[in-house]
Amino acid sequence: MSDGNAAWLHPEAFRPLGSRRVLVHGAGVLVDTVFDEVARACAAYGGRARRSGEAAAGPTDLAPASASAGAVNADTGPVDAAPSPAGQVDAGTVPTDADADAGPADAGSDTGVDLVLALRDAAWPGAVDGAAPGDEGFLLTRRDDVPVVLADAPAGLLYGLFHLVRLGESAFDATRPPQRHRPATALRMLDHWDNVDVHPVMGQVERGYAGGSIFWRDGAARGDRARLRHYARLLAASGVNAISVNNVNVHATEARLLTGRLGEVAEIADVLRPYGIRVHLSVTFAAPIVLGGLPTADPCDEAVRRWWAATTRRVYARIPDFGGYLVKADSEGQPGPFSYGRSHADGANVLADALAPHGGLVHWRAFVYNHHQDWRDRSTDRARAAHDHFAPLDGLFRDNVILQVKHGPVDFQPREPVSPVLAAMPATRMAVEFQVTQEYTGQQRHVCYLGPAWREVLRFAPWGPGGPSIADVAAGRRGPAGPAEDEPGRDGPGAAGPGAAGPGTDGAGAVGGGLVAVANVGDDPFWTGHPLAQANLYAFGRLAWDPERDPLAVLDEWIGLTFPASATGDPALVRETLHAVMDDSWRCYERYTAPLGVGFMVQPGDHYGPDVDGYEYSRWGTYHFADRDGVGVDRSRATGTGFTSQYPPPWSAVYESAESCPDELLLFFHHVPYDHVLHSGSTVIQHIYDTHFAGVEQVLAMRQRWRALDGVIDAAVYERVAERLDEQVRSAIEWRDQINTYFFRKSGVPDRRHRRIY
Ligand code: GCV
Repeated sequence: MSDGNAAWLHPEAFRPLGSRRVLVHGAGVLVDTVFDEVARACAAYGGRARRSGEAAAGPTDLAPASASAGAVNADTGPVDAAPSPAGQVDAGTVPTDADADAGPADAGSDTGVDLVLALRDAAWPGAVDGAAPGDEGFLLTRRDDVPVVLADAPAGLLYGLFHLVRLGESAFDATRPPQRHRPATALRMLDHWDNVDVHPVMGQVERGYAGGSIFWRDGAARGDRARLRHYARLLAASGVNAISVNNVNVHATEARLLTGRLGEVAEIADVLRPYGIRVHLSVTFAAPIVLGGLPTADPCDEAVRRWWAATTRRVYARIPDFGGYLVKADSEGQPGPFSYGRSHADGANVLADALAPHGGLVHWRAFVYNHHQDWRDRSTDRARAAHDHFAPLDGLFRDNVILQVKHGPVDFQPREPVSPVLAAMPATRMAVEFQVTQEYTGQQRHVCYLGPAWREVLRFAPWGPGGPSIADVAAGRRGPAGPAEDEPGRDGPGAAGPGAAGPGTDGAGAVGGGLVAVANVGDDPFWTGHPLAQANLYAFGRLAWDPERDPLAVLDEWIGLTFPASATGDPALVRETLHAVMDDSWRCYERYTAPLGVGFMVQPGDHYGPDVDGYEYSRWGTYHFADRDGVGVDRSRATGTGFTSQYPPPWSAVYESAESCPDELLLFFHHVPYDHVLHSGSTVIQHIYDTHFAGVEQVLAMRQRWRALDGVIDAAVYERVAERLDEQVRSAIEWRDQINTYFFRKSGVPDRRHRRIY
């Protein structure tokens, strides 16, 4: 496997398209990419790819238009959820009244074509009922029974192409109604925590579980253009359109990517550009000192401002479509504006001003907390920190600053409440940050499909049921206090239907911050170490495009593309087995690890495997406070750290009381006795025992299920997963026994079911 596993672009997934006569109409780099993809598929499967303007198939060769629009219906897909109120299926998907009378037709005749991908212009006008597809959207409609993808901009055509690949044969179904697709948010970004030099502690990729970096090796750019191109294809096919290429912890060598080593970044940008992916760079806030030789990095210092402006001009001279800067400041030892008595708005704005003339963005991370806490001090609460630092700054950031907020208030634990910062800054562009790399969710040794976890975050309604969701916040539709920026025709805040594309999508004023995730790929042949972890990367892109989509439908899509029916021995068995193993794997992981949202019972440093007290007496601010009587962190207003007051109603009240707090978050918000009765009817201690026994049973069953695929799928994939499942079983047993034993010894309460606890 020289260029890596094909992942969700298995060649067979291109068969339906590649066996047809396809016309591509339009010009530009991304249209060239579309044509190239089509041509390769046609070469492989016997079809014919033509470009309009070529003698054999220009629009002028086709007969005059005559067609009628199809009925408006939702395409529900194999395991899709019920259609949204608007009857749409794909967040950016709306049935349209596309006017099929326009454009050349007779495409289905012997001399014509079976499929058209066209940029809308005079030749292919394709009027739409009041709704343009936008910069990245597309219409899928028909002309004389021939499927036609129409886009306003080349990126839309590219996404339309990959949509056809996903649909397979069903794209050619004559009864398919016309639909408009466009992303819910304009920014769908992956952050690589890749180092250029191998870091003595964190290695080539910080929190990377898939081998080395695909960009860098031992201090140098790898220059593996073929692999990067393949990666770009995969990302574009999932909907990702931006990437940062180095770790947010910016060390000495990596700092120089901004100046002396900019050429290496430009080379990466050159490979990703044809797939519509813009390159961003993590920069150190101390760059004016470490690169510019200035005595200070004070954001209010004139020389510092000039340095950022001049440096940024040079970046754009080399990479005209450069995305912008990503900054981790005053966080875990990284330099920041606090050193100069300045605010984070001051810090972000100096970079924003430098980028603004070029259309660049600052992604400024809100992950700011005291990592030198005294465990004896119960008044300091790491969960509070981001809100305490950033909420007062709402309205002070420039328009091209995006505040990038981890989805939970602490640190990517398997279960956390949604960060209250996301609901606290209506006048700031907010991005939600997820972690695709499985730092705290099994490190790509455990199967843990994260789609359902992200979906819970995206659907969370911080102002209460029926109000705007976190997906709305990311798309720029803010809370009750903020300006309503809904798309015309939408039913107002909270009606987050698939048609609710963010205003930024249309270039009508960029307001949303979008979705960002820490990447999970490396130079591993399967990209992600655990082959099934590919599904997390795919799901991130697809949910960023359409946060309303059912994550199990996304998983089903991934299965179909990665294990196409024509490439497996028993497609039904493959699909069934993968669902059985993956659908509930996140909740399964939650069951056998830290209970009830308490988090951080992991081994210090590498964060793999159990160590209940590993962080209990450390400086990191991640405690559980277990004693003989109870466990959990009192974050209430009444008696605890007051964190609950950072939420708007109703959640401030719901979380404040142990009685109303959801079970799965109880120990995040409350310190309760072991005999506290949960809503489930179980006591806390019995819940701990039961879930840990159940979690291991489930992993054993997963391993058993997987064995059914021996000889049915690619042997290398089968073996890799089988080997990882053995480790998952071992590790889950370790978790079960350590957690159960710890709490049995602390509490002295026996298991009601008399199972073995040590
Ligand atoms: C890149 C966690 C991880 C760190 C990471 C940090 C962050 O603390 O353990 O490795 O640093 O998050 O998000 O900046």
